Amino acid sequence: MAAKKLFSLVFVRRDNQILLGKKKRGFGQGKWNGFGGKVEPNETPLVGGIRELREECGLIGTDLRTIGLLHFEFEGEPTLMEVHVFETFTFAGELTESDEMRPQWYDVKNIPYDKMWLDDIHWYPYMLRSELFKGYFLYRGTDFIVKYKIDKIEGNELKGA
Ligand code: 8OG
Repeated sequence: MAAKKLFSLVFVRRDNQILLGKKKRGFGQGKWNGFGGKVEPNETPLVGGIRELREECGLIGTDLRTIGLLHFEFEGEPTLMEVHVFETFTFAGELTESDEMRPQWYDVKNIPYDKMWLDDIHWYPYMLRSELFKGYFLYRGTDFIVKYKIDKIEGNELKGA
């Protein structure tokens, strides 16, 4: 079985806006995304998500809830990436740019899909309709999706995720 790597991905929301960050370095450089990263061995995805959010943009998410689960595979690579997606409508702290991310509020009607991961346009609509979702994407390189599947799910299917 492929080795699985855990990641968290956090979206901060307010009114009709969503907070995105432009990744300044590393995997996904130049792309707009939520905040997150690898879950450390001693962490749950939730704890990792809260930590990464604070490290990357200074905000403390105070009500994170799981809204989705994404699996990514890259052809020729043995690792399956498992990304736990969270949102919070409440937060504390001051928004600040970090070495990793340049944060910016976007209107949900004005999301820069052309400057994001190719898969995002497929599952953001679920998030923006407040539907829970589960997705699988097989990539060839980083600019081509070979196949994908995305489903709306019930809350109990995310229990323990
Ligand atoms: O530690 P690092 O910054 O490399 O973690 C990668 C972050 O990017 C992590 O929050 C998970 C997230 N991520 C992927 N792939 C994709 C993707 O295809 N779309 C989106 N929106 N986020 C992704 O690793």
